[in-house]
Amino acid sequence: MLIKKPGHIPSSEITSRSVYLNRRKFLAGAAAAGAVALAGRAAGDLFAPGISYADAAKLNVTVKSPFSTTEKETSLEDITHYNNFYEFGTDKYSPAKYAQAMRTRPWKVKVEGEVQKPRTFDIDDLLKLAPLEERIYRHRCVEGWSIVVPWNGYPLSALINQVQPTSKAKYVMFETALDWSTMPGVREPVLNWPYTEGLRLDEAMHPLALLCFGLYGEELPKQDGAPVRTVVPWKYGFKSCKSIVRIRFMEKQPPTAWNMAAPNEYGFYSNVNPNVDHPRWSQATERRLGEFLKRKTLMFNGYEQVASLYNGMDLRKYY
Ligand SMILES: Nc1nc2c(c(=O)[nH]1)N[C@H]1C(S)=C(S)[C@@H](COP(=O)(O)O)O[C@H]1N2
Ligand SMILES: [Mo]
Repeated sequence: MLIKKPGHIPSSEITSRSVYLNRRKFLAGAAAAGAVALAGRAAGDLFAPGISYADAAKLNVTVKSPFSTTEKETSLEDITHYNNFYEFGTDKYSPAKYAQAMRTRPWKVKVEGEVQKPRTFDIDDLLKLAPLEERIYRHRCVEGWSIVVPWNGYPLSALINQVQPTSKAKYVMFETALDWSTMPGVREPVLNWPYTEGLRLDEAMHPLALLCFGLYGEELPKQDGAPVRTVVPWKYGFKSCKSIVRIRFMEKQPPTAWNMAAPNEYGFYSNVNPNVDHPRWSQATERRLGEFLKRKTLMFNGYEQVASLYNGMDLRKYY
């Protein structure tokens, strides 16, 4: 069943980013060849479907969000076996395989910088900060595939309001876990580790921005960013970072991992925009996992209610 996955996905599009980065960053073909060999082998020895869920705790999800799409949800199988989580390797199958070694308890999230009430949260306290919602969101990867995921979490604004940003806070930076003993991907200089991302404060405060602890009513599978990640549905998937350990409020725009790796390809904003092509491919269409025909990509991934955040900005310049 898993082995069929690559068949219905345009591999040229999917692999183009990681292959390109491998070529660019690695000195010679040796490392790239290694990655290809690994990808070829991965399908055979993936953990059994659902194994990461065997011990997964059910979450107490009490709110059904009006922000949810009614589009068909992507299968749990696809959501958990076709991932980008470069700390565990650049191919889509490595995260499901290797992320199981990551320890997600105990886990702390340090919230610091331009806030009146800096605080280090234990993950189990963070989980209880606000009622957990179900948010069924479209998720569009910059590589040209998309999924629909029933995430579980609460608005990022609930956390931000707790720590009370100062008047200097204009941006928020997210830093994710870096563990050399469990993350084989970080030995490759594909990105500047740890993975970092950032949002403007008003973007982070937008009611659509989610602090996410689970999906399909259970704790996040490790390959999807356990124990806590962001979900910013109007932006390309890489803006939603997995396995967060630090949140820093800042006056200046933070450096972000993808922007540092390839600034002409990945800007700070990275709003889904079918009218602005990636330098190496079109962003006009996408393939929904599990579907055969391509569909048109929508401005802001269909989340038009964020448009006012960008009034007066040239979205070709601020890509
Ligand atoms: N820490 C971390 N977060 C990350 C990534 C990553 O490599 N490392 N990849 C991003 C990309 S490119 C995408 S498309 C989404 C994928 O999320 P999913 O695997 O849960 O669908 O995670 C994003 N968050
Ligand atoms: Mo992505």
